[in-house]
Amino acid sequence: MQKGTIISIIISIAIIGGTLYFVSDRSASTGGEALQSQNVEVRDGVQYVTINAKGGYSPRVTTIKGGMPTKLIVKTDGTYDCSSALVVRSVGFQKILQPTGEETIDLGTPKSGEEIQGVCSMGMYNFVINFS
Ligand SMILES: [Cu+2]
Repeated sequence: MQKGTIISIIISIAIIGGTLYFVSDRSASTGGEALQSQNVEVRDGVQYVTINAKGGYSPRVTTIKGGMPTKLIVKTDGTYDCSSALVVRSVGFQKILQPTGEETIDLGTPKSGEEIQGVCSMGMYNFVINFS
């Protein structure tokens, strides 16, 4: 009797947890899409792309203009996971970021059709900037 109760509690927790996971994952990805235009800012002819690093990178995909000087700002905020160990191979960037702060990385002037990828040092988290 008691065993059955415990099992059904475990099953309900698993179902609720699974549902919450999918719901939060979906809202996170739609949030990422909404952020796409918000994480790009043009100042003095330079476009700045902002990526937040904490438990991964967000937004995961950013599409911006090619043929324009571009800088990447990576923000950390109490980031103690490995997303603070950032590698942007195409510009030779590799650094352990401050747990809280901003790192500005010069991406040069990528051409249309180029793609720049950032990964954590373990290769488990990544983000992509597409130049259209
Ligand atoms: Cu990692």
